[in-house]
Amino acid sequence: MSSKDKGLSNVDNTDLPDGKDLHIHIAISNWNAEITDALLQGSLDQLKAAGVQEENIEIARVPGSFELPFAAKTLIKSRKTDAVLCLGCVIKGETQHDEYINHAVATAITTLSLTSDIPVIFGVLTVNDMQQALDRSGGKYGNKGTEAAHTALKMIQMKDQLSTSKKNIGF
Ligand code: DLZ
Repeated sequence: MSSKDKGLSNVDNTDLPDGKDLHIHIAISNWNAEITDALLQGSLDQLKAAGVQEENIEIARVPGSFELPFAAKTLIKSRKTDAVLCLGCVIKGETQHDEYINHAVATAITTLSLTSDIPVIFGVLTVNDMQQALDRSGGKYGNKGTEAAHTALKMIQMKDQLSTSKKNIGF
């Protein structure tokens, strides 16, 4: 199945949590800024559609995707946050550099999310060329920044529902 079929960009927004009191942080890579800025716009549109207040969204810019986990960790340590989105775009080059970055970032983000109890979302495009990046940042396969924000909201909702149901059954 192609990413076109699996894309979340057109999902129903009616089942999202009310974002009014949520604090969302976004770490964004300046590398391939044309693409990451489009991902950022998709994320902001989705967060605003869910009612997240502009003053409760903070953006931290880093040089490249490799630096995203450090920014996310710093945000979690220094801010009140409900979720951190990590937005980047790694394009395959002549060497294996992209693979090292992608694996390192994916692993670090997973570890950070599990150890901090805060959803940290992998919004990094890992593409073969610029066209694939354009297709996924507002092009024919949607906007993965929108999907990252949607995923953050769903994870906040899931965490909230589980902690509520735990209280209800008396643990
Ligand atoms: C060095 C590098 C390369 C070659 N390509 C990308 C890329 O496609 N996307 C990206 O986000 N960052 C790239 N970088 C920069 C690294 O992520 C990192 O900033 C540097 O290796 C310094 O740690």
